[in-house]
Amino acid sequence: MQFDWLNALPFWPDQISDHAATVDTIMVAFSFVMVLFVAPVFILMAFFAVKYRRGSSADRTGRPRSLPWLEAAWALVPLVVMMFFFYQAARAYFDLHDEMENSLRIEVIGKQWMWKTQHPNGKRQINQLNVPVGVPVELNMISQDVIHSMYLPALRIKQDVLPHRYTKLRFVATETGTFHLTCAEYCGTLHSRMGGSLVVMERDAYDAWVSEARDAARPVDRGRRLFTEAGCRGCHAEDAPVEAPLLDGLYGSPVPLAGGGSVEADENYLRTAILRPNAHVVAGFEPIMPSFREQLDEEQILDLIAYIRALSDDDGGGEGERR
Ligand code: HEC
Ligand SMILES: [Cu+2]
Repeated sequence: MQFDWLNALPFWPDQISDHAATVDTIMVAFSFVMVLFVAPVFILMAFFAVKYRRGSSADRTGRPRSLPWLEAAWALVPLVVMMFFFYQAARAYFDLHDEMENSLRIEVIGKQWMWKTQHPNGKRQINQLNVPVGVPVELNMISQDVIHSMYLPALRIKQDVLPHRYTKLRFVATETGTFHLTCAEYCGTLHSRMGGSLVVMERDAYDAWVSEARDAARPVDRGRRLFTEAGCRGCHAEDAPVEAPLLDGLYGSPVPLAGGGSVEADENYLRTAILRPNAHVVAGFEPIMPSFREQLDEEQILDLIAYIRALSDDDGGGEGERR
């Protein structure tokens, strides 16, 4: 269900995705129904105020009848109508959170007071997010300090960006152009300047633009180097002197935990494994891994995760490198 005419209204804000169209439709339909419910109350109020004003000759004899069907109707009809809206809104929300095939993954780091974005080949931007039109995009976001909130009004999406935990936003932009990007969480003195633009480009233009970053190292390559330099490989290698799990094939698979149960190894799992190794210890291993909380910044953690994720690709990291 979408009202296509909304977007044609001259004053309507930019609406550049199917999700945005759905949100607008629900919002407008809901407002309309609210008016239907509220208007009779005010109209009758005004009418009765006039009819029963002091000195009028209106009939004031009581009408003590109760009308059970009427009472039932005004409880049940709104209930059914509201459940319909609840269903539509919940569906739009779940659709938004569905994983998308072959999505372009962009890392976003929020900090007081700017947005840093990074494309898969290592190209970086500040306060700007360039994406190709018609391609599913997944933002993997984290904050370096306080809670921020990524808000892309033209796409009608908003998501808190937290310290210590990755959150995601997924969208497919359907129109090219430059749109607003901003922080929707009051995050300190210069919060109001924490804005920028979302630039939706034609696919070719995006490809040409993103490959301009010749000197940028890919996160996965930086991650591989860091894996050795930070000493991870000293334990997490087949010939290492200590017992530590191999990380090949780890990403996306369930990990049995020492305390029983298991968790899926997603980005947040990997992050915790690196920063707070004792939060979940892998079954069959000793909790000897040191915390790297003090050594690594957000970008380095993202690099390591990019590397560990690549170890799970079918071709062994895409670089033919196996430990
Ligand atoms: C002193 C040896 C040691 C070093 C150094 C070390 N680890 Fe570990 N790591 C372990 C051990 C032992 C475990 C399993 C026990 C646990 O979960 O704490 C582990 C667990 C992990 C896990 C979870 C593995 C799984 O199968 O679920 C990840 C991810 C990980 N380490 C990443 C790293 C990264 C990245 C570094 C470098 C920044 C690193 N480790 C450095 C010993 C080490
Ligand atoms: Cu902010």
